[in-house]
Amino acid sequence: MHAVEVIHNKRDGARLTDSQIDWVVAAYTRGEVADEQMAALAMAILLNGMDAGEIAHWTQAMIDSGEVLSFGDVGRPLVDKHSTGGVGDKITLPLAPLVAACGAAVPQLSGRGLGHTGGTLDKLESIPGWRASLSDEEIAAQLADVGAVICATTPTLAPADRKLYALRDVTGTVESIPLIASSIMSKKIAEGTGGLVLDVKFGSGAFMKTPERARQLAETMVAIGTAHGLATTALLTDMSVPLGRAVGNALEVAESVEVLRGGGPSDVVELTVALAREMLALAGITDATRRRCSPPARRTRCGSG
Ligand code: IUR
Repeated sequence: MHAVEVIHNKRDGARLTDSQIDWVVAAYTRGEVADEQMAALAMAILLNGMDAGEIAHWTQAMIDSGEVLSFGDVGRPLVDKHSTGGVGDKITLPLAPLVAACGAAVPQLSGRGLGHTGGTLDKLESIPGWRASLSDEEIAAQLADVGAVICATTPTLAPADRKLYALRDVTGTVESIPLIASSIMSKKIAEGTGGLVLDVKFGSGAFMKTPERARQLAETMVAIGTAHGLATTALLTDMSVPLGRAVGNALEVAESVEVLRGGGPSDVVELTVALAREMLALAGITDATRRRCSPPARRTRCGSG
């Protein structure tokens, strides 16, 4: 097979075959398809899209590029969340310990910033001595011990996405719904979580500028999760103004600590609690959420579960 044929196919608006997808993703991961060829294909995908079957197969090919993690029995239900990111979005930092405190285990394998958004790892690295990379054994031990871990994705987890994510960032191809959905879901499925809550942002500070585009992305990801047997729900949330008052890595860590101490800005508290409630429901831990959560304000819900 030749990369140029695959690029022509998508450039001319045709669908990619399963074998083209398997080949191009695997060959790119091995370094046999050049960055400029994958960049051209990513742009063709951004312009011409992929249908549901292509997206599902592309996601599987990205999962198959590495290994699927298994933490064994950590004694608690595993549940995770992913946000498409936005300015001031530090929600993972108060959310993971909150959900762990309610009895679930949160395997939060996180990324770096993409485009204008800061990444959870970048924020935590403002704490002197904090280490982003943990071994599989360290991750499993911490999940069993404290019920939450926030660390870098391991190098063996969807390596195709690792390369493609960096390439998209510098080739103007971040905003493609099929590429965003398959990128996020390949890592979350390979991470081995039992349930997943998606925080899909819309507005001027988000990759998805309108609620309609955000809904399309959310539905695409929920469909991928469901097809892979991963219980997945999504909230659509407003990112037309920054979340909270603090923007910048160390400042966002400090604001998250304020939230965990019972203070912090009300929008950060509300979104943290809304996502915690969804995660605990997926994990089958519902009593605590019924007692503690307040009603929704700047968000709508999408997906089933
Ligand atoms: N996070 C990811 O893991 N992938 C993406 O494409 C985006 C955010 I946007």
